[in-house]
Amino acid sequence: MIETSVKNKLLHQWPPKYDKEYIPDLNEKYWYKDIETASREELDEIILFKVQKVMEHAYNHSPFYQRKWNKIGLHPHDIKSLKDFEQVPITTKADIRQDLEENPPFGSNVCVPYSEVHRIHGTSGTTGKPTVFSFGKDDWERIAHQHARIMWSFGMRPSDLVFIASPLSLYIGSWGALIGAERLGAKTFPFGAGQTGQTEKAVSWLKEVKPTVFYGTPSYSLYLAEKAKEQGVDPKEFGFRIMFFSGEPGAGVRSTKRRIEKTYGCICIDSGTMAEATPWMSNTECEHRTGVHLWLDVVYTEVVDKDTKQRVPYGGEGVPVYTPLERTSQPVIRFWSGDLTTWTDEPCPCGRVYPRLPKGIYGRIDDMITVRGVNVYASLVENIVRSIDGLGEEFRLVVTRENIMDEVTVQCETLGTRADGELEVQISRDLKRETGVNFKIKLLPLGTLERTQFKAKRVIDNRDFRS
Ligand code: 8LQ
Repeated sequence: MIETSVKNKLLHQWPPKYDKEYIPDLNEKYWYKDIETASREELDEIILFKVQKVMEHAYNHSPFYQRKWNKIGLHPHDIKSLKDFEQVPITTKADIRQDLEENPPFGSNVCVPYSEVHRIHGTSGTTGKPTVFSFGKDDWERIAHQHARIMWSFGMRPSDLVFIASPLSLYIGSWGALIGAERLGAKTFPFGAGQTGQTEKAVSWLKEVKPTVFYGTPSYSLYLAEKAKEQGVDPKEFGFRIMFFSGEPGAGVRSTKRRIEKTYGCICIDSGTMAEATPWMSNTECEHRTGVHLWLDVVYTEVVDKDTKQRVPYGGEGVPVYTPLERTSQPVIRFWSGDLTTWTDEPCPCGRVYPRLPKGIYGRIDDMITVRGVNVYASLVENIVRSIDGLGEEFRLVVTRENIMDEVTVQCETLGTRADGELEVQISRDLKRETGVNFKIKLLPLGTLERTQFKAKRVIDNRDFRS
């Protein structure tokens, strides 16, 4: 069944109502060809229409945005172009947290009546008060639809069986993957992750059930491979065709992507924005894996300078700022990610109009270490460590301050196949070549560093800034 003229509909109807039964012909490369291969001008027309509508909706229903915009005399009617939109103030996690404190428990940005809230989710809240998310049913269905559409672009089809290997609790990642796969018509196996002994069980289940698609964090997939090998199982035996990831850098780091593809014999797809910006799959690679595409008619993503907050040109580095364009229950407008990336509008072989982040998201402003004036991200070190033969997957960056000088020690594990001295020389040389900085190297026996079943924390900052 072909749904005709979606593009036309998107210019006249908000929130959009999609055909709940629609899926493309199985051989069709695109879910909505007319939008995905539109000209940039046509795409911008759709984006502007949706930006205006979502702002109007927020202004009419969200005391949070009314206060924020009234304070500076901004009205949605003032936004007549995407250029105008660049001047709308940014919303931060701190703004949302403060609102939740002042208006417990759900905050003043839920734009549907409580009776219409369908799902509650939240952040795991390791620091500070957890953030609460409220989704209306229509929003939930639109998220499922857009995720299905995006999964189609990396080759998922209804015949696939999708293994979900991340926590099925507060974390929105697992649920977003689940409902998208269901909407696409695929079979799902919501296995979860994080419980004691669950990874060993995963190995035996995977051998038996043979899912064709995997979803989780890149760290977890490498841990799972290690566990499989311990049990004498080659991870290729699982038979994954596609493995897609979100939640942390990794799938967009060249050498990690290669390692995952080689270990499992699959294609490795990078994906993911932030829970607040759900549908979080709006940043996702297509089957060509040239970096995540920004599905701008789903979430309007701008990359802005980390200090001036002005849009950077294509080719420049900056911070993604997200505006989901179809959210009625808890819209966020120009949401600050704090992540770092570069973007490009050079064409991709897939033929889609969407710009790309060719290196994915490679760092966070607050996780970036400045060592003698050079900015260092864990993902840069990851790219080097994972490209060196004789090293395991795990590593840490430990930052200390000696007198007034910052020192970074890279801890990594050896497989025992090469002499330590030779490895140290190679790691140091490769790191110096890429960053211009001298790192200390500490080699550890395989299995020393803690593994994670979720998102890894690889930077340990032991600097004491009080003295
Ligand atoms: N983050 C998320 N995805 C990333 C990626 N592909 N590459 C690099 N960093 C990434 C529910 C989805 O998994 C999105 C998600 O993880 O949402 P959270 O839990 O709100 O965490 C968001 C942060 O994870 C981002 O700001 C990135 O720093 C990281």
